[in-house]
Amino acid sequence: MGSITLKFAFAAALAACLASGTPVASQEISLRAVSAFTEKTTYSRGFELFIDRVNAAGKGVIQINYIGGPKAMPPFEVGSALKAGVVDIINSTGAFYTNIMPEADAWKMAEQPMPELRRNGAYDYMAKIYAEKMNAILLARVVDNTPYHLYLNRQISEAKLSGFKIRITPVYRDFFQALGASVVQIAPGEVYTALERGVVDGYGWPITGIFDLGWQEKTKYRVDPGFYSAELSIVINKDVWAKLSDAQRSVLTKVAEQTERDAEANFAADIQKETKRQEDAGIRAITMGGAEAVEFRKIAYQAGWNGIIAQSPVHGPKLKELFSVKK
Ligand code: 173
Repeated sequence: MGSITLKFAFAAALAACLASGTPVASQEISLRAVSAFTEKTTYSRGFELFIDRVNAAGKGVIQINYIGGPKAMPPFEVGSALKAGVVDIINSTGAFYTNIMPEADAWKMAEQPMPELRRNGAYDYMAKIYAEKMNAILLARVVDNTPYHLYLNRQISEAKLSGFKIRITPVYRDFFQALGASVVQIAPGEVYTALERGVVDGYGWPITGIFDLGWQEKTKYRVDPGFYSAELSIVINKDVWAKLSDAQRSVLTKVAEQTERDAEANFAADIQKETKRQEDAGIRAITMGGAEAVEFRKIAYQAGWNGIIAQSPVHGPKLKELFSVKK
């Protein structure tokens, strides 16, 4: 009788642990993951590699259950789902969750690579904001050193966009508006249709990835130079992190470090390949001359920082100091 009661008590305790998500020492945990970008496309690839590596290294310890991309969850809702604990770990760009953390969009302004930002205190400064506003921890930046560009379907002879309607996300809003454009926010999944119907005259996007959703068919020009640096990061819910054992954390941390390093190593070849591929697809470069190019980038950075500081008057100026190269 006594032994039955004991067994029951143990089973009840175990069931309670499972229900609350408290890890039992030897128990494998499974994290629910979503990406803000379409599965198996350029900006999900780093995350998918991370997941494969965690699932290989974490057998019996920690696994990631990849629910999917925008078909599973609208991209601009991924950040709030992470904060609320609806999902445990995400792949997104900061621009997609500015509604809860406006400062996340500042990653794009960083003029130095991640290792330097981790060294100089910029990462730690952002980490506090992630904890406070997103209830989250940024594990790894998986895209860096990849400039954004303006793509157009109408020729321009100077860096002015008055009379142009351009597809944006928060990444490009302040800059394109400073050039005189009228802007409309459109999720990547709806850009093709917007171009096809002539709803927009162009769009912002990084140098890589326009082939993923077929946009080369509806794109005539790319404006050079590029500006900013595309950011994609793997972010984990802080309550989930707090419940992980040291062994589980160690799998995530090691794979995150490796994935961030790999992203640093591979970007240059990818950029070269995709630039050539755009040329082969008939996309013509509108290349600004020396002084004009300098002015174009100056407007980009001024408008970008003004936007960040307007959204976050306390953290914005500090981030500008930490992210900019001292001149
Ligand atoms: O243009 C976008 O949708 C966007 O903001 C972005 C950010 C990072 C990578 C790719 C696109």
